[in-house]
Amino acid sequence: MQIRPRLLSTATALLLAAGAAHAQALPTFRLEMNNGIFNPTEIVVPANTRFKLELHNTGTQAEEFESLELKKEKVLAPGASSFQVFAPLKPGRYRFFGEFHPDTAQGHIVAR
Ligand SMILES: [Cu+2]
Repeated sequence: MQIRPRLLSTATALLLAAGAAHAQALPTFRLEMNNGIFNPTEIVVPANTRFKLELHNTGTQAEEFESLELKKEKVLAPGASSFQVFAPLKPGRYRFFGEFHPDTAQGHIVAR
């Protein structure tokens, strides 16, 4: 019975390879929020492509990532990390802000 284990391991390897390819296919970007300051303030993403935005609150104050245009919001406690997956965007410039620091926490996602 040597054939069966070999077939199984080949199938497993193919599944793992497919999973890795899928994960790599999702472009990923990072936004840091620190006591009312966003970094970067402009995130350029590919248009018409699903993408992932990692959110990292490195500050000592809570923040809420919010975009009215993109209908996203996420509260992050100090030190917390999270992410949002965005549906494909038409080319354009989309505003986001920190709802807990709306005067200083400002940024845009630019799809091109
Ligand atoms: Cu909100």
